Amino acid sequence: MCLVVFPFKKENPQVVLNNVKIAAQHPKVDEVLCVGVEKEETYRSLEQNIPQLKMETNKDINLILQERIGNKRPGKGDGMNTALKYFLEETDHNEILFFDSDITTFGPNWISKLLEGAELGYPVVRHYFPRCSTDGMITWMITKTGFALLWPTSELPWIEQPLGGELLFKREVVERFLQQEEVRNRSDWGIDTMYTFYSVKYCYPMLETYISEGKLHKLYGKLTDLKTMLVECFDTIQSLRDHSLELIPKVNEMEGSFLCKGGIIHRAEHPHEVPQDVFEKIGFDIEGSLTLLMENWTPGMEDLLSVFPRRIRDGVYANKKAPSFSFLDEHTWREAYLILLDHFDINNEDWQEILFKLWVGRVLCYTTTIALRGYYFAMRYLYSMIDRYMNYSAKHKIKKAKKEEKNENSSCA
Ligand code: GDX
Ligand code: MN
Repeated sequence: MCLVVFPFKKENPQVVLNNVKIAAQHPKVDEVLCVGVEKEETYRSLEQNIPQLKMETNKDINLILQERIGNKRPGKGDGMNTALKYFLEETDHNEILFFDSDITTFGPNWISKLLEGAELGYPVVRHYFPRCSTDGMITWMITKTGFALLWPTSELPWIEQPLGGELLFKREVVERFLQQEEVRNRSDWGIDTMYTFYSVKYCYPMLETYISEGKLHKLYGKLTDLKTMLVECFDTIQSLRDHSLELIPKVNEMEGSFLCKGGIIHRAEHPHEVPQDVFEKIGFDIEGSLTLLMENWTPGMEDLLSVFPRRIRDGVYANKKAPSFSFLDEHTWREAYLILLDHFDINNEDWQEILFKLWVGRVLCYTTTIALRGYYFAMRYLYSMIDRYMNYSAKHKIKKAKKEEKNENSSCA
């Protein structure tokens, strides 16, 4: 039996309540937990309506505020980790399931599918969804790109939706997660990346199930709304970069011998159907994003740009006069990303703005040269872009390992 959790901030209370009700009515759900940030309107409204829902469904429904567990910005991470702690300390359920509270296409099958995965034995089960070709731009350009460049032979770059908030963990997974300081500290938007990373690091078998009706939820206006999420997701990848998760051939031994850390059982359901609106939707406001490139320049940013090669520096800088982004093709983005991994500092607002401008530029370059050519072309491109990043990075790592080994051998001799 299981616990279903909805972390929530300021949301439409009717949407949240409807989702809580769907969860409470599910025959396999014992308890529903809503984790809020503070006692604002949404919280009050839930507080008022939950007693009635409890009577109707005859289930345990609880409402709590998140604790201060981590040391980053207090956000969704504190909310989710508070729920993990509650699950271990206050309940003896076997599984914990998370869903975003703002989903308007939520249904009982979302719960059943996660639980079926758990019944098959998977300790980690995640949902993934059809997405339009200009959606998921943090996932593709930051998370999957980072996974491919840093851990190219691990399972990480193969995970369909590494940032999704709809997932299930069995109790043993939660116990290991909460023992991990890096996970507890991640109180912000980086939490999704952390959970994904540690599921792979600990080699938990993972199933990704496909929800073909898609996830409709509260819409963002401009790309600026995503800035906080962007910098926190990048900061998380940067903070993890010294972990080794490789599947490196042992150069000394016979071919076919591998050192395997981060190679896990990972299965993904085939994405059978794609709803029509996914082909037709545009994920963000293109005109508004062009303005973002030109706004908010500070003298500090100009100094920081000096760590980039001239081509990148000049390309970004040109935005002071007119939007410039066509230089941010996949190779330039890789180059910029690797430099950002060395120099980005989340505590410096100028760095945040540089990362934001580079990312907006990359998204616009992709949108105008690739996404424009249609859904299937764009999706093929995105998957193969990640393949190319993996191949590039794996080759470099193997070359480096061989070189280091050669140096070691020659210094021994
Ligand atoms: N308790 C708590 N505390 N809940 C929060 C907080 C917080 O500080 N911030 C957001 N939430 C809730 C929010 O009310 C919603 O239920 C859920 O967390 C997700 O937030 P939302 O603003 O809807 O995020 P968005 O942009 O829809 O992103 C979600 O989907 C992404 C994805 O599918 O890729 C979110 O779950 C991301 O973490 C995920 O990367
Ligand atoms: Mn949402």
